[in-house]
Amino acid sequence: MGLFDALSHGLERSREALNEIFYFGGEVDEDFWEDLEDTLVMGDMGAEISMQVTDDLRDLAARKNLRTANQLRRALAERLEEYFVHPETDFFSDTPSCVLFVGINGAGKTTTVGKIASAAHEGGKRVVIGSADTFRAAAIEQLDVWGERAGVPVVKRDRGSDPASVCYDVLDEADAQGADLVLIDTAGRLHTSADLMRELAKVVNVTRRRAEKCEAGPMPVHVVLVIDAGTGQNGLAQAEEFNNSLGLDGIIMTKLDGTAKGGIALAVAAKLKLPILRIGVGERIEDLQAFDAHDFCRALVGAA
Ligand SMILES: Nc1nc2c(ncn2[C@@H]2O[C@H](COP(=O)(O)OP(=O)(O)OP(=O)(O)O)[C@@H](O)[C@H]2O)c(=O)[nH]1
Ligand SMILES: [Mg+2]
Repeated sequence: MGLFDALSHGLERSREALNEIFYFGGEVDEDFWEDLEDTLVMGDMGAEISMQVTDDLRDLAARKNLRTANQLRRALAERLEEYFVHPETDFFSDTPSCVLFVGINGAGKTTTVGKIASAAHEGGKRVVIGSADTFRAAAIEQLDVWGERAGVPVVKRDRGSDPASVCYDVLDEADAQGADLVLIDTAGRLHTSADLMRELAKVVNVTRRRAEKCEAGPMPVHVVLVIDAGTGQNGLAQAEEFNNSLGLDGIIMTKLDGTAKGGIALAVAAKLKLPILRIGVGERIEDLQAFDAHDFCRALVGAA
């Protein structure tokens, strides 16, 4: 299966909603534009973007005399693509690099760490996973399982340890092993919890300080927010809070296989001007894809 097909499969449910309105058989009338705007809003693009996109597309359709479903789909995909930010580098492949995974409970952080570790390991990188979720029961064991699947060592301390100290140890170990890529899993937390966000800011600071002193030279540290696409518009509030507290470097959207709301990816990318680094399209180790805004938008609207 090619990337576009795989992505299309993942975004099936998002596209179905748009499919309905594109079966208009002939006239592009007022109802069509209203339905389009509603569908974009329902798909979690947010009211502002949905209105902007619909207005722009309507102008374009008039100017260029776009009439067929295919023409409109393609134009819609192109318009949506403009909202995405392209990453300057891919810090999972441009190593050395240390990446902290943050997000609310159950977003898919641990699973994503496992998937990325596996892909990087297969790609010949020397990877170390760090387990800074010392809070949730069985979190360390869960990460151990992913480490084993990926064939990557996991650095951990006892449950209840201070997560910032664990990160320090993880970097010590990564440094000793000459790791290229360090992936650190953190405990899920609500973006509305000031104490837990402060704790996380400390985790990031300590990691940064230790990473600067690596034997082979300073290792850049990046903070990535993992968002479950199914959380809908709340994903936007999460992204804003995490970004304010930590200064995010990118986003990973998970569970795009199980939601009709792929539009949240666009809403977050547009609002925070942050790149989407990977997307999760299933629970298996291979269900992670590079994000390609062009393919994503075409798959989202079903453009050929
Ligand atoms: N369908 C689907 N399920 C996913 C995806 N990513 C993660 N999951 C599932 O989501 C659930 C939570 O994933 P975790 O990786 O444990 O999430 P987490 O953010 O580490 O959770 P906490 O550590 O409790 O905050 C698991 O059942 C995963 O299998 C995805 O892309 N698609
Ligand atoms: Mg976890």
